[in-house]
Amino acid sequence: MRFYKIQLLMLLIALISTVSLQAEDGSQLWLRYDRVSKEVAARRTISNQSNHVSAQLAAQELADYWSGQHVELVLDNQKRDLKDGFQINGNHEKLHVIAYQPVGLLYGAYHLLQKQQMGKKISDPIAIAEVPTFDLRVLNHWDNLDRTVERGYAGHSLWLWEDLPSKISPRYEHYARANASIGINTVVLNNVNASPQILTAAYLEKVKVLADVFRPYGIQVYLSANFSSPAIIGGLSDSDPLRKEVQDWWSLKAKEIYALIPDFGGFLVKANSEGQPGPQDYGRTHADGANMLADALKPFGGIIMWRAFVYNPTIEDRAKQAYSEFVPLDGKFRDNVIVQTKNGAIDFQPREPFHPLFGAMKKSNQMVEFQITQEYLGFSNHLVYLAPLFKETLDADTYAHGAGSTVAKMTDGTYHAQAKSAIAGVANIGEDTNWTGHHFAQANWYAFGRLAWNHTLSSSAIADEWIRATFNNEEDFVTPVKEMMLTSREAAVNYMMPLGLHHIFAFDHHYGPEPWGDIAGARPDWMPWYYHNASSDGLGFDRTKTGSNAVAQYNQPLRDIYSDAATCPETLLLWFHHLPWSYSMRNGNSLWDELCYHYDAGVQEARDFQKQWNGLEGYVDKERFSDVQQRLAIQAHDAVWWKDAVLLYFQTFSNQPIPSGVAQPIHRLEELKKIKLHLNHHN
Ligand code: GCV
Repeated sequence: MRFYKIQLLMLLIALISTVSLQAEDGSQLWLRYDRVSKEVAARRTISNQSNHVSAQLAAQELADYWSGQHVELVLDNQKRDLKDGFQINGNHEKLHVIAYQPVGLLYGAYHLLQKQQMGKKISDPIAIAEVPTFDLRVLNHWDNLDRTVERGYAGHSLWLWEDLPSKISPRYEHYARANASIGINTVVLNNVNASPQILTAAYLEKVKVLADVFRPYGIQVYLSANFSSPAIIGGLSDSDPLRKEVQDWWSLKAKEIYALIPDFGGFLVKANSEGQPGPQDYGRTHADGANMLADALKPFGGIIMWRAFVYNPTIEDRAKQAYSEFVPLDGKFRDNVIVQTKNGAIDFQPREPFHPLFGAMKKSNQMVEFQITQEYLGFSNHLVYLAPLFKETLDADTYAHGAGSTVAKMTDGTYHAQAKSAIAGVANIGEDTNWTGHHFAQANWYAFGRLAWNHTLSSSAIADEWIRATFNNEEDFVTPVKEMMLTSREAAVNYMMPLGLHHIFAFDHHYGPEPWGDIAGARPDWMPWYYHNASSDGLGFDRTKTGSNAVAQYNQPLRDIYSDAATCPETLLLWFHHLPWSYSMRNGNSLWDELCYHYDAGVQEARDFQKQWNGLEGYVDKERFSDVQQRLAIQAHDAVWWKDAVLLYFQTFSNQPIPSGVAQPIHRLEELKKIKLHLNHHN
């Protein structure tokens, strides 16, 4: 009898908790703070002496949501070392949030609210200081003026250009608040494939309105500039950076922009890359182009972020080209130019070794560009938590200044004093109600911001914060979800491109597998065979001395480590080596068998995510639960598609059976080859 009573009680509790889980659409992101009651508000004071709008915002956030002790916000102009960070001192009765810059108070306020959300006690006494590791924590929007988003999977652009400047969407402020809550302080509004129109007077008026909305949240606006703007919108005969008329045009343009937006950040430029115009159109170098723009912005304190994502269909290995072009220019860039380099040398693949430029350009300001949007990682259908990918690059040792010269330290000012250190992520944000399409893609926006603030944080700690803030603090929920997130990147590598394979995606949209892809007349470096080199002799890209010798672009001892298949990390094996199918891996498996096991493991992992999530139904509101559930089903389905497509295709070269213990393909290669997804490149 007693047993039944307990069971009944448990059932009741379960029912009540499910019913009380309010429907949620994800629009609040990780900012699901509970508003304090009048009683709580009356019990504690939030004091603030500053009338700076960011300080006032900080006070307001705490007044609305802080249920702890008294808080005093203090601006201290002696504490220059805090930069835009903060200090929190005090005890269980009163806290002092101290900052050098007003926005530091806002960051301090969000820090307190986050601790409260996570159910963390503020220790007594408390004395902490947080100074961000990068000065500029940048989101790159690849948003076009027609509101399509290149590689965007969360709907159209947030920027309603047609409505601006007169109509201001409330989402602009929500967006700014979300960014500020994780320390993001710089946004590039438009696509690097830039329309020159963004620099016309009409658009600058619209940009000004956005900058005004973002400013209180400490966010500075940058624009992507089209290098041919002087010719296209200025009516000049060309845009040669060494011509006085062109230089004057940019100087005047800078003056016009700063008159409207006094704290305008600067320009991001994609030049002579994938058909974009640039200084090379006039026989000039990247340094000539970047420096000309840097000189135009210098009087106003502006910065040029100049991308190193350059490659042409030449015989030189694509992975080597950025290094070949940029290393000779090292030391030739102005101090307000930052060379912005993608994390890897090809293009945001599921796994790449870090870009060799990070270890080579010791006399130039450099910054990493990550891709938060999942162009090559299942769009907004797959759950892939990217902090481990970001960390892998940031923590990679370049050996530029001996052991320990990590990519993070090569870009955060440790070795090369930069006027401003910076880090960028290509945004995954669109007008979808939940901002990012997949609810778990919010975690990637969050993780980018947190790592930009502090690159020493662990992927696990960041996931922990995000899960608690976005869902709940129940350990039985947090633990399995964290585990799922932390294994998800490796799972995706397994079912898409394990062991250093890369770029075997379907042409153009980059969603599914197409290792057989070959379009007559197309650029070889856009074709999968260029990268996998499958033949009856084996698989992989020989980047050692016997091949393209891309290994030579890495510092010692990496060059030797990568050169020898026996010492090359197996995660990167086929990136650097072309090996026979029978090659013996460190565990004794042949390369072919090992490949099969990796794909199989990826499928199993994707299926495990489904099982894990299904067991968590009672902990999440129905809406978000079933949305994630449906996407996990797509992911598991896609994982099988990837495995079958790649293994069946490579089997035509290996001529070996799929080992027993690995699930046999359920598709036929000929059927898979017929799949043609008509996914819009832009959306
Ligand atoms: C913005 C890749 C993407 C392009 C993108 C380009 C870039 O090639 O597929 O969509 O263009 O990178 O980063 O410039």
